[in-house]
Amino acid sequence: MPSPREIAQSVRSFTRKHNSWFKDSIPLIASENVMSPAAREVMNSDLHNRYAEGLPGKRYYQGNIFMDEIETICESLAKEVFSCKFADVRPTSGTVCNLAVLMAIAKPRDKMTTVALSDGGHISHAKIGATGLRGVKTFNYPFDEDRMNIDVQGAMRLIREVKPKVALFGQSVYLFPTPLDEIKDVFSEVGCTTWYDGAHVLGLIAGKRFQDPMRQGMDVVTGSTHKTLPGPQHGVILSDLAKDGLESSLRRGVFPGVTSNHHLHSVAALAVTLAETKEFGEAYAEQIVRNAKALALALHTRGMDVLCEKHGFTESHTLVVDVEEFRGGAVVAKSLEAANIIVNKNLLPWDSSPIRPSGIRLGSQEVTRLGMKEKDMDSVAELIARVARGEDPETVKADVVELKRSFTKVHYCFFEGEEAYDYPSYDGDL
Ligand code: DSN
Repeated sequence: MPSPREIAQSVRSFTRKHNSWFKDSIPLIASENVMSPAAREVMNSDLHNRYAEGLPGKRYYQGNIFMDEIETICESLAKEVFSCKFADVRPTSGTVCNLAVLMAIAKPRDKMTTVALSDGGHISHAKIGATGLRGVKTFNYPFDEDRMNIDVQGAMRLIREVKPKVALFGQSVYLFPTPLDEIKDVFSEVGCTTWYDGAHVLGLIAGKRFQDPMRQGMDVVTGSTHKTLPGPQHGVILSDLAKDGLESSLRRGVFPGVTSNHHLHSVAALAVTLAETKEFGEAYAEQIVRNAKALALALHTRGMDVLCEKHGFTESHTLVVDVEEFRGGAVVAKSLEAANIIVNKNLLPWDSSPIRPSGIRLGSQEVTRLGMKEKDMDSVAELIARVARGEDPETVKADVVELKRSFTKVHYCFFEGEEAYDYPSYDGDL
């Protein structure tokens, strides 16, 4: 039996191995990112050890003199960056946001329209996730597989037929803006509350490079804050409070609804990230989309089946590749991992088996943050294509490590050019 000291040492050692593995890898998971040096500094502070239930100035604990300042700054930055009247920055993740909103605007047995999981909907929008937990009945929008987006006429028909309490939009495979302008007349017709989960595209919305859901009639916008918005693993709820009582029900949904203490260090890191977004967000969002398009085209040119060619592949950070001809998403994702290229297998709308999906999903946001530009997407595409075509991943890995050596620093932030993978550590073994 290993001793407690040996167990703790092995955890330290695995963590260090993880850090150096990622330093040597090309990170293409569409839902991840690296934080800036300043955000990491405040994240790794004593705030991490503290409690602050409630709101600034109205806490259930002493010790929050400075935290009140930080949270107030964070809330006003969120309202400013997303041009809205209300922000709650306490939810500890995107799914916690969604649970809080479900508590606030839906009751068990209410009806809600959503995007199906197989069409890229998020697990918290599904019966098997948060929505089911709240006892809400879900109805899925018809989906246009050719455009990888909800079908406008079908969605309008569904909303008219079902008359949902809530119409929820947003995807985890988010290639193109949701056609909200096209369907928004139907919202007032049936009187539903409208909700947009912008987790994946929050940084693109902030950078004015995607749609603007609040200006397109959405009552509530939720999102995690660590994807295209390159902050801490955390969440935010936004609203223009167009509906009576929304502010107090959203606040109650967060606390005491689904959180007791929120994560104070994450609120501080989010505040820094939002300040950096004000300064660098537009340039960052622009480059994310350019890189996603360049990666899609470079893969397509190499004979890979990138979806939505007719529509320009993507207008976001995400692209999806059907790799069925290369033995499917699970096999390809695993082979890429062996070559230090990190992606996830992904269900495509026509797949029947969730354990054998035919796609992989790639995101450009993290490699963009690490300084890659369009020409680097060509090199990345070549490495991916070599693995997909069956080359030994170990051979490709050597070239991945070589390429990645030039991309280990964080960009679009204060302290630009600091190392992304250097973390404080104590010398020696336990
Ligand atoms: N499941 C995550 C994703 O990868 O899209 C979002 O929570």
